Amino acid sequence: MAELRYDWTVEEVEALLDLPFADLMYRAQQTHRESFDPNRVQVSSLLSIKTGACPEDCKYCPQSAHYSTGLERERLLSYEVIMQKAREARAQGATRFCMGAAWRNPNDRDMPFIVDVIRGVKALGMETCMTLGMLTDSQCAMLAEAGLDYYNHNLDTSPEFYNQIITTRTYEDRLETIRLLRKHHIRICCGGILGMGETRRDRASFLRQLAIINPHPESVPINMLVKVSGTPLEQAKPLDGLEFVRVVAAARILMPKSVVRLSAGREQMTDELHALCFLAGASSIFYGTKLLTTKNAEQRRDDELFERLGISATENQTAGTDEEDLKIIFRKIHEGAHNDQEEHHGCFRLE
Ligand code: SAM
Ligand code: DTB
Ligand code: SF4
Repeated sequence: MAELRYDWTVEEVEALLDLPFADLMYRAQQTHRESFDPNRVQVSSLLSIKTGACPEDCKYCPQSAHYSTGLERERLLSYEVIMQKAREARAQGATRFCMGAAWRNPNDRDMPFIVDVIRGVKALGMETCMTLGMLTDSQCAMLAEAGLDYYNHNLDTSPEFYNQIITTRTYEDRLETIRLLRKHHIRICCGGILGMGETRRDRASFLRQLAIINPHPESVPINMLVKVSGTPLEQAKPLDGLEFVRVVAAARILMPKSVVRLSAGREQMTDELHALCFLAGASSIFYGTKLLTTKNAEQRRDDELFERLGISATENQTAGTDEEDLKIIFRKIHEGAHNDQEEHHGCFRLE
């Protein structure tokens, strides 16, 4: 059984990325099959509940107010509209409903509405995920109390490359939100974007940052940059598809029990590249016509591809950190089991 490690060095991760492709894939598949059924892929659906006019300057993002991307801004959607979209996603086979807002952070006055939405979507029998930006301690407490299943908050890239992509909030700000989520026992969905002009070393450093989070994020979205006109990254050099697969495989090896999600950028990927990503250990996708604001791969195409690959969209993944594991981990952290996580902000080590 693959060992769960939280002490990876950048050099070790880079060495994984440097392996001959066949060796890397073999290792990834061995790890994948220990905890997952390779013929099942979990399906999540995305909805932007508040679109555009975001004060942050993330260079990849069509929703940033700093760039003219022609995106129409929208106010926070109504409760009824969100429930209707969730019902539609459920009817199409999604088991998790992920809701995103173009906020730097939620405003406290919006939190009671967010709580109602979480309760409403859960009552439909779906898992809930929110991505609303940075959170405070009391906001995390409200989300936990409402029963939020996952919170998506990405590191996006390596600490070294980060400042070239975002200047309006720091890497440390992101890590702090992740610590707060852990403190409140909310499962974490944390990953990033490839193809923004970063080097392989950056990709190794980014993966290492994810892999030293203890416990590992339950869910790891790997996005290929969607190049949106008007954003500073619209002309970014395309990333070799095989390099993308290498990162998926390395994520699978580094975080053996986490669900690796093949996220944005699938519309531009060939069927063969999809298949390689599934072989490398991706076991979740976003399904539906739209991501947050950009087009997703066609649903019919996904259905046909699943059929051709003998993959079934599954209700629940076989692994990930399960409820019992989480309780044990949190008890250890909070009841003062002596390990060095304690001295490092209560959940994971930072250099
Ligand atoms: N505003 C919140 C935040 O940034 O945390 C939540 C929404 S934000 C759109 C969620 C994630 O979408 C980002 O962290 C980024 O990884 C991803 N994303 C945004 N634009 C993208 C693009 N053009 N291509 C790929 N991924 C993108
Ligand atoms: C994540 O890592 N990818 C999703 C989800 N988390 C929220 C978002 C992708 C957004 C792609 C650009 C857009 O559609 O606006
Ligand atoms: Fe705003 Fe999130 Fe887009 Fe950054 S990624 S500009 S925080 S919506």
